Amino acid sequence: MNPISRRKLIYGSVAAAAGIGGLAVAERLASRYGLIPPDGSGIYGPGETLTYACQRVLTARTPARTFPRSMISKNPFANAVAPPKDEFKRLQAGGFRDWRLVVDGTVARPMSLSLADLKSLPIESQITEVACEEGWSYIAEWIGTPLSNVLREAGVLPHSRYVVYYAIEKSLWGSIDMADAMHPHTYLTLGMNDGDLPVPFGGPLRMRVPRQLGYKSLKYLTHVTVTDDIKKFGSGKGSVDPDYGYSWYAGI
Ligand SMILES: Nc1nc2c(c(=O)[nH]1)N[C@H]1C(S)=C(S)[C@@H](COP(=O)(O)O)O[C@H]1N2
Ligand SMILES: [Mo]
Repeated sequence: MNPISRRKLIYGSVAAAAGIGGLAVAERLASRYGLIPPDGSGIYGPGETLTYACQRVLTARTPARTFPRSMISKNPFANAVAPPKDEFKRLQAGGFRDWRLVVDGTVARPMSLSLADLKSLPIESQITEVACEEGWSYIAEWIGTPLSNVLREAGVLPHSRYVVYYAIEKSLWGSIDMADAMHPHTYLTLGMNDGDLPVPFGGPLRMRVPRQLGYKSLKYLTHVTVTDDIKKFGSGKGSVDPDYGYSWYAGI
């Protein structure tokens, strides 16, 4: 069976199970196909699973929504962030020459990349929207290298399931599954509109995951770790967000 009709069939089965047999049956089916999200247990678990499973089966490869240049926002809104720590200020004073992105975990070749290293990879751009869960959004051009380029260089081992990523403040972190990690619109972002990525927008390096809500697009990115076991991280729900009542998977 070709992959598309196979995916439709799985989707049909999960959705039908939800309708006929209830969420528990749908959950068992989703589990069989590896479609349970890290926060798929607890009170909201079945809902999270149903959303994630259906999205994954139907849209794992669809592009992010892109916009014409004329729709780039004149006054993009930089959301408030925690005040920068001394380590950030030190790196900023040095023109971010010592900024590093560490890539490790279940990879054949762990790496530590400077911004110059990242800029030597194929650079692309996308005009996409940042949509905050609070309701506002803006459109910008994002310039960077697809995360997949770095993951290929590092040699992701076949049993890998998630990419966990950290901001310079290690308490801020999130993760995405391999479908989003390898998606061509998921960028290690170095630039915005006409220049380098400004600090208020996450400079010098930001994860852009344009197929999910803004909170997955972590600013001040310093560390990417590939894993086959998401339960080992934090409270085991795939990011800090579920601890605050937000879904791990925030597809838009
Ligand atoms: N490091 C860091 N990244 C972050 C945040 C943050 O507080 N700190 N806020 C997130 C949230 S909730 C949103 S909606 C977007 C906002 O992006 P913007 O500042 O470019 O509008 O950044 C996300 N990335
Ligand atoms: Mo947000």
